[in-house]
Amino acid sequence: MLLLSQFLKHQNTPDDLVELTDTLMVACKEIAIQLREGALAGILGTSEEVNVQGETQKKLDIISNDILKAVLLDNPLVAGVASEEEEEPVAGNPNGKYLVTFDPLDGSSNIDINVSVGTIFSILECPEGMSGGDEAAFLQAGRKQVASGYVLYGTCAVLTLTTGNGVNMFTLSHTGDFILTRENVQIPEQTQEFAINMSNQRFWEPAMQNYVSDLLLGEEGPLGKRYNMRWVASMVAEVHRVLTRGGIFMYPWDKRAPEKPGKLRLMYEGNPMSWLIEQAGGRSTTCYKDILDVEPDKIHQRVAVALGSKQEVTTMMAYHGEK
Ligand code: AHM
Ligand code: MG
Repeated sequence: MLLLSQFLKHQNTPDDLVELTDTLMVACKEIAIQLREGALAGILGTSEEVNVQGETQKKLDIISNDILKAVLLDNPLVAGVASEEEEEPVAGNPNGKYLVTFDPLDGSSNIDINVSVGTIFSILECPEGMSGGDEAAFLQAGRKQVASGYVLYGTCAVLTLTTGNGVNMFTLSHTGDFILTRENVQIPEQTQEFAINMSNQRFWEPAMQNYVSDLLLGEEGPLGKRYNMRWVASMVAEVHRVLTRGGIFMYPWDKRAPEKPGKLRLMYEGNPMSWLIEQAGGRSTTCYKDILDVEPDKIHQRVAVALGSKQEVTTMMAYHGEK
């Protein structure tokens, strides 16, 4: 039985990164406890607040954000944090080595119906001479991440983590420890399962419309096989499914908001999930280029996302003109 920190040390992860991961998990355990209490703690439902993304915040969005911020900023390794729920980055220790970005509670529209949600995080090094309170310090492409992952609060709480040495999963035990339960996760290259919000179909680009139409044609269409569909509306749950049994998950650009590249956010969702997917042998793209190669110009930047089983993502990209 290997604990998270033991496993990371065994992988020769730098000591300070092991410590920071442990700190992150202190916050995630607290979030898991709050979620478990649900209505008993009076924390379900919507707050009066609207976040920087223009979305009404759930009470648990705010609680989770506050927990992560407080716990992380208490660790001197942290130079600054940036959150989907905060307008601007928050500075930590001026001599801290790391920056942490997070979506404190992804899929939070699911809270009130008791369906899975999760915390997504990404760790970067703070560039020399920059403050963790400056947006510019965070504007690094996804390939620069030193760790990324999520905690899925489902029937059990599972941490899925990469530090660039593959993807591993750890289950939260009743003793409060994250214990290694799946090592070196690999996504099957082929799939017959797709996930997309079909209600947006009429707003997509023609290339995406054509691809999904062909998925729906099943064995009678050019793709020659019958597909099944899933949509949890919780990216953490969708990515966890893809990492567990393969599949393709897509949240493409659509013309409801043509000025935005997509709905999901590059720094809090796109980059951390893309690194996990690539590390597990899958592929993650904007439909035109690898998400990890996108150079961010804003901390709250959005991105189109299509990720999962390598062959299926490659097929989807061919519809978008990839040779
Ligand atoms: P959130 O970060 O505000 O929760 O939004 C992100 C979520 C993803 O988890 C999920 O894939 C998507 O939004 C669902 O969107 P929709 O409700 O448009 O299907
Ligand atoms: Mg989110």
